[in-house]
Amino acid sequence: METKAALIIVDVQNDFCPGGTLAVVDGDQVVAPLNRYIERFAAALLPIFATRDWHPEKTSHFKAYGGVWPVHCVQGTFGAEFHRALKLSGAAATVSKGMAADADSYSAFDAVDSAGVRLADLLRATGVSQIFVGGLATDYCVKQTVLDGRKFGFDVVLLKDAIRGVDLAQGDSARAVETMLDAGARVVENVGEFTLSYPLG
Ligand code: VGL
Ligand code: ZN
Repeated sequence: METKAALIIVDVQNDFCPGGTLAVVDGDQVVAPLNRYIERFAAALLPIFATRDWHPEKTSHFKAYGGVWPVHCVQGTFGAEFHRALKLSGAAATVSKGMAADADSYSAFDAVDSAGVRLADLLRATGVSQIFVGGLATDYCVKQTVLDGRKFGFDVVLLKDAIRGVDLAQGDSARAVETMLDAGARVVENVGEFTLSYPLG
């Protein structure tokens, strides 16, 4: 079957960037490379999805309610908005996750569009078989998205220059990359080596 690619941009939101409530070191550094990937996918008329962490005020995901995280990406707040330099324009569809009061929902495959359609169904509906994944954070949402992508049978390419991690424990992000590779994901090291014929095989 023909390979059709889609770009999945994970959680490039203010709260995960410097100044945010769950800031990832250099989290905003993913924006420039992602904009270049967006340009390529848009030019090739390939689908682009941007996920957002979209939490209610009260959720067991947050420390105050039994979770591990500070309050972040609460629906409708500045922290939940996409980084303003990310050039999503009209090309990208937004999918949201993390709305449940009792689940973490790290994976983009937990996300739904405004009509409630899940990402896997959106991808299948357009014949996508290969996903390119970048964004935040390497050791949580990016990792879970890549692993679920493999589980759902997609060919997965990790955009190595367009990810940054939380690293609650030192080395978490490096270990996450190893885990993704072990699951059969492939890697594009940087936008310079990237063409949309990559690797398509
Ligand atoms: C994330 C921690 C908590 C992520 C979301 O987007 O990787 N990490 N919520
Ligand atoms: Zn979250």
